[in-house]
Amino acid sequence: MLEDTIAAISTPPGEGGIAIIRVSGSDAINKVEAIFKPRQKGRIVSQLKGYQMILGWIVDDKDQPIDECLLAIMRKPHSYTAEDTVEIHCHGGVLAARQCLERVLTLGVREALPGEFTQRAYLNGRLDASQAEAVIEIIRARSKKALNLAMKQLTGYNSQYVHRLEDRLIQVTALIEASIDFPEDVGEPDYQEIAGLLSEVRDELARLLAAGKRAEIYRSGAKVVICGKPNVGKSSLLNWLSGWERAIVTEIPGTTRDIIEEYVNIKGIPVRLIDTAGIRRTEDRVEAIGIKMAQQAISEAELAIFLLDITSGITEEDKEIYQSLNPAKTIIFINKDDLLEKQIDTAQIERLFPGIPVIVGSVREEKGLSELEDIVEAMLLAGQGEPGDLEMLLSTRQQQILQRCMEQIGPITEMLGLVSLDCLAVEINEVIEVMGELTGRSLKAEAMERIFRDFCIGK
Ligand SMILES: Nc1nc2c(ncn2[C@@H]2O[C@H](COP(=O)(O)OP(=O)(O)OP(=O)(O)O)[C@@H](O)[C@H]2O)c(=O)[nH]1
Ligand SMILES: [Mg+2]
Repeated sequence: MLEDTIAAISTPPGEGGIAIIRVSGSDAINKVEAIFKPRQKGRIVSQLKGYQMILGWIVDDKDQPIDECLLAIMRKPHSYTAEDTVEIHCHGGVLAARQCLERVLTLGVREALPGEFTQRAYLNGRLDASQAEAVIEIIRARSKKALNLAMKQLTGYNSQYVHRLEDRLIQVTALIEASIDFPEDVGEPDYQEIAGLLSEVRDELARLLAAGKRAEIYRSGAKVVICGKPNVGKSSLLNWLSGWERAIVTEIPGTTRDIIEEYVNIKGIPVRLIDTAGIRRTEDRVEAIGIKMAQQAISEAELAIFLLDITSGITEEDKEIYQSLNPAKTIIFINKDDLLEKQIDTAQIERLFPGIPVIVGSVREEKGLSELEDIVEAMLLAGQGEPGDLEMLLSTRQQQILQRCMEQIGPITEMLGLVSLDCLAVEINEVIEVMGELTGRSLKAEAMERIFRDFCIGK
């Protein structure tokens, strides 16, 4: 399977400056050479060194140019896949790239499956499983923080960590095996030392899992809803947070009738921000549907920013809306503090909505908004476990592996001294085996396929 040469367009479809077709495999350079006419006479593609580029045309079977292209030559193992690779840089746009790819495919080159280039990098030993997963995290990162964490994973951070844990377990098996092999000289293994090592591994696993849980939010983001009665400034807040006039703002209550969504970045957390129709009793059918959708959005969100209008006081409508909120997931923003008429004081809030963080501010004058962002960040992170020093991104797959290791180690500690040494060694080896799935050392083919299934074509 690894013998064949594969190709795919690696850039996204649509208009752009350039599009890149990646061709990888033992025949990549020869195959592309056969359909390429160098601009400079006498230059031969297959004689180029790695990391050299050459300008010319991809030509059809009648030697007519399909597109003017630049070829980048990479020689194994110094390429993404660790195989011979040619990248054809052609003009952006759908047709040029597609036609060049089709021309390459006439040479008996196979179109690559999603993620197949990365899969080859893995199979050729250039990336381990955790690093391969980091590639997709980098592509999907929606905030700087998520990107940083994914980059860290790509450099092998997660794997190194797990290798250190594996080393400790191997140390345990060595102690046990010494007693099995040389019972007269060694005697019983030092169970206290073994218990110590096992509990260290368990603590580290717990630490890794907690870090993974904390990092989760930077990867998957959160849904935050802005709610409140009509005219309190919900759409104004959405516009401020998204940095452009996303939603219509007017002084007419009931301006927003639909759900308005915008992706924003709050302190490095990718947030799907939802502006809703102001909730009130209404006879208007369209508005009523909007209000129903608002209530639905509130129930689905990780966090609600509940807006009040300082000039209107706390009304029955406000109290009703509060009933539909989860107090543990709510922040109150008392808006329009720039106006002189103030009908809400914080004591009243504390009495009616106890224990909820409150900010008094003004969207118009940009007051209290950075404080609001701080609290949004703090509350979203609070749902992600205790703060800690370790920062690590873990895929769901990696989390499950570490969890399984944790669950297996507990009972082993209980068994020490009670079961035969052979049995103990088997149990420990099983944990090492499970741990190896994280880096791919002991990953089954089917589980490996699953990692790459999520990738896009051309990666
Ligand atoms: N003085 C003052 N006016 C504000 C402030 N924020 C919003 N407004 C005004 O309040 C009015 C309503 O603002 P919107 O953002 O449309 O309010 P909304 O909550 O989305 O209203 P609906 O869509 O009708 O539910 C507009 O005239 C805004 O300019 C503020 O901080 N101070
Ligand atoms: Mg609105």
